[in-house]
Amino acid sequence: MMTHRLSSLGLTDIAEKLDAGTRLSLDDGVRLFACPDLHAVGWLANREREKRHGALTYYNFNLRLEATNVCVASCLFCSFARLKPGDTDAYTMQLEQVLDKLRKRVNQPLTEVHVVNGLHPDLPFSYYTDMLSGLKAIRPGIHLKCFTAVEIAFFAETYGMTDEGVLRALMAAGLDSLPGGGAEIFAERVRKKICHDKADADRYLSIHRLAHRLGMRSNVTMLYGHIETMEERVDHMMRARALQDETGGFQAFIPLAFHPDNNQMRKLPAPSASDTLRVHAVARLMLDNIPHIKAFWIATGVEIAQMALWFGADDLDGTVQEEKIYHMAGSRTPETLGTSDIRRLIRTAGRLPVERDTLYNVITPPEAPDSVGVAAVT
Ligand code: V47
Repeated sequence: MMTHRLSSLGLTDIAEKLDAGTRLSLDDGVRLFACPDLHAVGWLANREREKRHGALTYYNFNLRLEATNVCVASCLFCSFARLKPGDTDAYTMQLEQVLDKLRKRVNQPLTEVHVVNGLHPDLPFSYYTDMLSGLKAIRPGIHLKCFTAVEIAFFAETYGMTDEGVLRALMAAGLDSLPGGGAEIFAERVRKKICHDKADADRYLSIHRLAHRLGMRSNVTMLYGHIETMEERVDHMMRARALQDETGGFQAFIPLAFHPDNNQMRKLPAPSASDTLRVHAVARLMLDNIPHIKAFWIATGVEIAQMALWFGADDLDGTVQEEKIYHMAGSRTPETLGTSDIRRLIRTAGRLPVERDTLYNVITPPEAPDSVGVAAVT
């Protein structure tokens, strides 16, 4: 039945390439975006997902921290940044406040802290190195996934260091991996319009290349649903794929749905549920060399994240807690999910929950009871 359907959609050649393990081209990716039959695209993506992971679906017990929203960049899509320290709602946490966020969670079996900040013009570099070493001193085993490539580039310029010097200094202080933020859409046309004054695509990719060469893993994101074309989405995926061929250091590709509230692109509609499912599916199909496709539930919404588990995604991120970037931009999801809630939502989607650490080592296998590790802040 599916063979007939794929043939009437003109997708037989793509299905055959996938069967043969042949890589899809830019044109193939664009055709998958143009195909009217979302189920057929999803079916192909699900096959690839199940080849790699079966029904397994990963999540982690993590904590998101955003220590400052003061930011010199002027990204049109951002609702979080405040340009000057005195602006309404601008905040910069004292180092002790940041560390207290972890200290007060002594009862939580956290495995990861994910830190993303604005590009603050006046903080010393020691703010970041002390943050890393302070977090590690509180929980020596915790994985620190901190600072996007855009922040690394900003540190290099602000403190007169090389990108490598910045990465080495942060690693010495406790940095374990880089998150994927700041990628937006790599195409120059789009970047010039939506984020003209931060690191460009080549710099983003070269910082991830360096991080991988220094032994760290990282993720790569794609902000979709604003002014980008379908070609630019596929081009974005292909640039990530090309770097992955070189280094193998990306763990997950994370499509991020544009949220239009309270930013300079608020006239645009939010991407539809079907677009979100399709982006995850096409990512799974294009990115033959990146192991995981993450449906970040805060960006997709919880219900669509569940469905995305049948459209190529095998990871949901984690408990998160304290997220601000999406909630300031209109996300209506809760700010946190307990691990039993995450496990239940994976099971009720017909998949098998696996708690992982940042590097995808298994912490809690599918057969463990769902009551393990419920989030509790003391
Ligand atoms: O780079 C900012 C995006 C990113 C908006 O590596 C927006 O595991 C939608 O990168 N609407 C930061 N998106 C978050 C991020 C991330 C999230 C989860 C997991 C990981 C990971 C990384 O948030 C930014 C930008 O692309 N963003 N504003 C907005 N209005």
